[in-house]
Amino acid sequence: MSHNTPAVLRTLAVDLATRTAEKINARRAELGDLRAYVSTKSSVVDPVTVVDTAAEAFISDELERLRPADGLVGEEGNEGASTSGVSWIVDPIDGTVNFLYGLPHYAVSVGAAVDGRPVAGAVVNVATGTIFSAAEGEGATVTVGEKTVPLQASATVDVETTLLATGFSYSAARRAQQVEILGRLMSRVRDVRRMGSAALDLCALAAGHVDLYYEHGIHSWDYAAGVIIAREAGAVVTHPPLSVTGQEFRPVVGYAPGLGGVIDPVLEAAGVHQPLPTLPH
Ligand code: LIP
Repeated sequence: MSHNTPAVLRTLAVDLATRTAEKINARRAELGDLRAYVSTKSSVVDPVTVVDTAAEAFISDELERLRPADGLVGEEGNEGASTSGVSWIVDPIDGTVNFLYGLPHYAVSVGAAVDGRPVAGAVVNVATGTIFSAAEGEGATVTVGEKTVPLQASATVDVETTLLATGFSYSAARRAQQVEILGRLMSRVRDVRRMGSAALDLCALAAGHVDLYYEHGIHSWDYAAGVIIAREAGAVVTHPPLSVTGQEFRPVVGYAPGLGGVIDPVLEAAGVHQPLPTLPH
């Protein structure tokens, strides 16, 4: 059997994400207050902790051991070219601000792409142990404890009853633009949830816990696993090519299948479907 089937890649994604989540929990217990172990990246509100970097190094080492011909794109800088056609797109802790503040909503996201297309992935909520996963053509599931059930996007068909999830940039100027877009939507939809993890937002879409998710400016590692999970749960999902950086501020958009035809004109009018406008110099 090929070692590059979506089912094989899904199994490894679940294994890696689960073991990494266990290590993150153990390390966090050792460190206690994380504020002594944090630095910043793109802005003063874009944190990275020693736990993020150690978690990604673990995943990188395991992939080198198990899948040396595969590529890697990691949020914290681990990368490698693929000679197998398979690449792993990894966020060791998605929802880093939640992790730093102790809000129990952050995840290990491990996506697998073949020739640039997400085909399998796993997202593990580190705080709860909940495992979301999918493989192309196999559907999506969620595992809580010993129980695994299929994921199915919601049956919502009306814009006015749509619960949307979104997120905001680490750049203050970009957040101002994003708030304008959200402001145009708030009088049209049911309500908004901002939960702090793109990967878990896409899993919430897959589980029917929200009806729509969009966000501008997230990176491939934030969404590569979540998009295949949401898609395999029946959601309609679009995203930039995985090679496009979040710095182009293009949108990831996903919604319940029954919203097709009614939600797109609303999103288009609000500016969701376009990249955020270029900032004035
Ligand atoms: C986060 C995303 C979230 C977004 C945050 C941040 P991180 O990723 O998951 O959706 O709104 O600004 O980009 O930085 O926690 O890996």
